[in-house]
Amino acid sequence: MNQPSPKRRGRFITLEGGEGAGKSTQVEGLKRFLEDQGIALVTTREPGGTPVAEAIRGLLLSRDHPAMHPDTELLLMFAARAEHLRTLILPALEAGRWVLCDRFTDATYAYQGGGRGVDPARIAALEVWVQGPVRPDLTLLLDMDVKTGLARARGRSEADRFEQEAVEFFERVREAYLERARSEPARYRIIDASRSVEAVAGDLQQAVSSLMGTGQGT
Ligand code: Z5A
Repeated sequence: MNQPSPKRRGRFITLEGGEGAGKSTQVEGLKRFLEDQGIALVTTREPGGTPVAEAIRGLLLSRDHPAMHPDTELLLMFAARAEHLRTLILPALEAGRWVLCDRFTDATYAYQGGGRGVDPARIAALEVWVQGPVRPDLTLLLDMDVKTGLARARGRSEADRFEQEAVEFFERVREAYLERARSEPARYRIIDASRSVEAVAGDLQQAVSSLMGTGQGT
């Protein structure tokens, strides 16, 4: 059985949150902070991160396919993830590098589960199939009011297929994220993303510092 290897030496950190919460804005600063501590780091994103997964991302975000079936969307997310995990994330972790990923499987539970109403048990089955035992060591959830986040995101660029959804969709996404964070408090840090870029960055640095000097992941 071709399951991902659990022999990891680096740490796996994921950034999550709703539209406009500031994940992309924070990635570079957090990367610099970790590198200043002597940590070799790879930054990446989902869906995407490798040529094949970025091609799948193009399909998923394109407004040319507004009526994609939720099952198709779910399977494409995990197809991109399988490629990303095997060809980028796991090789980096096994080589001792840390990986900072803008969105991962928690986004699937939030968007496809909470947003689209896909049964979380189906997502969990794919999670086990694609990831085996691999889970993030730390998930940083940038949480903020949905309308304010959408206003930020929409002020920045043209809306993609997801960003065209109604406010209620993103309210469900937010609630699903918060529910997951409450159910796994040891892995999650919830960060108030409505504050200044600097205040959010300070909390992120504090959260990742808790991983330094700790043992190996699974
Ligand atoms: N998706 C899914 O459905 N299922 C999955 O499993 C996965 C993903 C993995 C990826 O789109 C889409 O895929 C995503 C979920 C879905 N849905 N959408 N849309 P993406 O990667 O292109 O977009 P995103 O992840 O949603 O990111 P975003 O909208 O770009 O938000 P962000 O990265 O969190 O925000 P940002 O770009 O850093 O900031 C947005 C604007 O706010 C920008 O102008 C900043 O300058 C400003 N900003 C940032 N921070 C602040 C603060 N603190 N104060 C004031 N202004 C700020």
